[in-house]
Amino acid sequence: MQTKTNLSKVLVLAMLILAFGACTAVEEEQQQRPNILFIMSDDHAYQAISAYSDQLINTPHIDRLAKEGMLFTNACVTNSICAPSRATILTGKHTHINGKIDNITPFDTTQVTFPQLFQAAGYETAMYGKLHFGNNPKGVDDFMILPGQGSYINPRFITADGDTTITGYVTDIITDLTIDWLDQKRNPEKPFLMMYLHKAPHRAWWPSPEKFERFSKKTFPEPASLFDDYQNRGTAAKEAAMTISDEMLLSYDNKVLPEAVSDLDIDDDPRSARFFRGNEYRRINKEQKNLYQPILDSIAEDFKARWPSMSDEERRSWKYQRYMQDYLGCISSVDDNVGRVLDYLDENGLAENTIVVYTSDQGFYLGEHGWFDKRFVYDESFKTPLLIRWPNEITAGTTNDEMVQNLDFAQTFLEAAQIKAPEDMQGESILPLLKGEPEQWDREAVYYHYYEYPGAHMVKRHYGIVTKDYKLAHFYYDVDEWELYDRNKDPQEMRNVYSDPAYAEIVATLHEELDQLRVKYQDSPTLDQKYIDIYEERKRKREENKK
Ligand code: SGN
Ligand code: CA
Repeated sequence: MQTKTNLSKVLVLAMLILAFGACTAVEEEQQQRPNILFIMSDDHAYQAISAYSDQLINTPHIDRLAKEGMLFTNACVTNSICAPSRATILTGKHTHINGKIDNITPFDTTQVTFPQLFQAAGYETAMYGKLHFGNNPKGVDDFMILPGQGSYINPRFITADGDTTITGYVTDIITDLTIDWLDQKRNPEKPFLMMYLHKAPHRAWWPSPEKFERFSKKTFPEPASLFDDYQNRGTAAKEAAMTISDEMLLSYDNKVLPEAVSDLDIDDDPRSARFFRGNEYRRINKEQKNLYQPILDSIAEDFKARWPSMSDEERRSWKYQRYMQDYLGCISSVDDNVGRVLDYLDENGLAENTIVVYTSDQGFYLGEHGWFDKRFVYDESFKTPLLIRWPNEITAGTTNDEMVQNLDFAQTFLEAAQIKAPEDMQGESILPLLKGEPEQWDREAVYYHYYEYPGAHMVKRHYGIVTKDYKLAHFYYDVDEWELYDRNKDPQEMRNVYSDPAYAEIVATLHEELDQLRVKYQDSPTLDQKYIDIYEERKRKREENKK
């Protein structure tokens, strides 16, 4: 009897030890699962990060991620525009599959987005800043998002408990909220996923008063193709409405006070005065206005003194300088604020096991080809900045030139967090690249497809294939034109060599590979037509409403 009792005691003890042991193993594993801090800005060109190029601006804090982590020199998007890029990031699917073809079409919220999977797997999740979907995010324990494009100054936020307006500058505020969540709101027992999403430097490029003052005194080097004449290209480049000379607006974009424009009897686009007469300027309080006014006055004075005697070229250069002063002023605030968040991670022992990603929803033209905005498969808009730090896994100071895409984020994060990715996601985890195992990576080409046409900036619909060496694109809908660029010989993409006999063989191979990519990713002429029909239907409804 005695022996039996002893035996059962031993058994209970053994079970307890086992259970306890198993519990700590799970806990340990949970603790080891990395935190993810996903930092994304809106329209941040890689040309405006000093880790990529020090021509325009010094961004010491963003650069830290390259120094302490990995810099991707060939990262790109699948569709270079805001909301579609975000939909691709969240679903891990190309536009034609997730259906978010442009900024207008609603996002189908029945789709699985990766934060939902993180939440279900025990992560603490949050999203702060710009989402631009027209609906609230799913799978986040907490969120504060800007409505639509949001405002630079005294922005309104949508939260689960209703709306709130916060006084101050949007980039600083989103950062304050993010740090507050990390510090006070999250459950520190769980690993976290934080989506920290800046509105800046989106048009209309409105810097904080301090940066506005400082940057308005600077002069920046002009890009080689600022005076591009679009020879040797297709119709699409010639017809796009995104030139600094014609489509950049004097008041709205360049912050020339409307009075100064009308004093010179210039017929500025009526949309231009919207900035000063509309909600964006009216929401600024008196104290803030007093800070902006002297700088606005000096811009107006300079404009009035110089504009009348300037040539067209000089006017384009003048507008380019004003554009860069404001755009880079916005970037400078983003950089300062990224620095604040990195400091927070350092000070709280979170740096080692947090994957910090810095990226943008796409690239942007900073005067290249005479443009601003994005949309094209050409490099400045197709490529996007990507810097990743994860001290536990990534060798500091490494550079990677593989063609990774915004399509890959979901699967990368899921794998890092040991969560199973849904079978129908279309990207690839870039974990092997982060861990320095490039032999496990065999992608040689990526697929691109842009839809928002006819629409803002009038960039024609196109799809294409991009390899490290070439870019082949088909512009369709109201044209039927093919373009081929030799990325090594013509990095500025000034010469379409599609019809050059020297490239005939390459053209044939790329056509074949493009067909294969369309099959692989399940894109097709039927889908092209489906997404044209949506536009036709929208147009029909608009015309019906006019009657
Ligand atoms: C607004 C801008 C455009 C910009 C789109 C899309 N015009 O319409 O210049 O291309 O957003 O940007 S503005 O007059 O409102 O500034 S995106 O980042 O949301 O895709
Ligand atoms: Ca954008």
